[in-house]
Amino acid sequence: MQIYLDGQFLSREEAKISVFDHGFLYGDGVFEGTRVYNGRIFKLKEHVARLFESAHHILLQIPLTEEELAAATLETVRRNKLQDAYIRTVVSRGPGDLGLDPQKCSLATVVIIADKISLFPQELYEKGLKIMTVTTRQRSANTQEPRIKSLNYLNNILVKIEASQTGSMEAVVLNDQGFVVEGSGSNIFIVNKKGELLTPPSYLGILEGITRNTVLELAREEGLTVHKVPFTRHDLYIAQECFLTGTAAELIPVISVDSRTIGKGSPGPVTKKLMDRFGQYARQDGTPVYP
Ligand code: PXG
Repeated sequence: MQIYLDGQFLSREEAKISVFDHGFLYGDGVFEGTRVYNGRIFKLKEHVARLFESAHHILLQIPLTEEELAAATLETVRRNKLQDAYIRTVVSRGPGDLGLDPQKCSLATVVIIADKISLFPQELYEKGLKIMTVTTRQRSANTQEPRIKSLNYLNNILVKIEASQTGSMEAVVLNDQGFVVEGSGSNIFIVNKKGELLTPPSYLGILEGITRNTVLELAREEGLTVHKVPFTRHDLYIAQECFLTGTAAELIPVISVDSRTIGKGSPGPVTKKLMDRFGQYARQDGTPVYP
């Protein structure tokens, strides 16, 4: 495996960062997860743009231009000869002193790893997931902006722990007002009785998923009525269909929430259609890795 680290390509054993890196000491940094389908990087520009927006918000200077980072990402996939992969790009504040002051960190650390990821067993994409809501609440958008894809994922990890302790593979998080916001690393959609597709609006405090945006576009192309509106657990329990979206998760159907069966208890027609459309689109779209 060839890992990009600050302009060099190193083996897994060689790719090491300082214990004084503020990404390690404080979770001070940002990241992206991007997919490669069929030798093409899916939504590369959008992922690079979001990384730079996250960095911009936390006043983190990435020592590359967006074009250079995109080129380094393509080169990482190429060197690993991958056709289908998952790319983890991490930019941390870099090595500094003990103490919070980011000004002591003179140069950001940039890491690009291209590997495989599998969040859920394949059969669950056909049968659907049983999920739960957790008591851990989403961090308020008034404290840390959820649109920053920061290295501080402790809240999401607590959600994942809570879910797995109760035997669920994934969970849905509510915000401090009790509105449904997102999964531990995914966005959520429901289909209501009228056949409309609903997803929580970004102002409730979610990560604006690139998969979510793609699904919204595909749904509109399919002629579906789409609304970004707040909804509660009750709306979720009485939904006809539900699914989660994310770069790692892709589109995965949900068939039960807190032991309440969703719709008929199997992936519904809208979910299946969108999974299908997404699969086709992802294989054709994207930046080619190989000439
Ligand atoms: N919400 C949160 C909190 C996320 O972390 C998404 C939504 C979906 O966004 P995209 O742009 O990917 O459609 C994410 C992304 C993992 C993992 O290992 C999860 C994500 C990213 C990378 C890895 O579970 N989630």
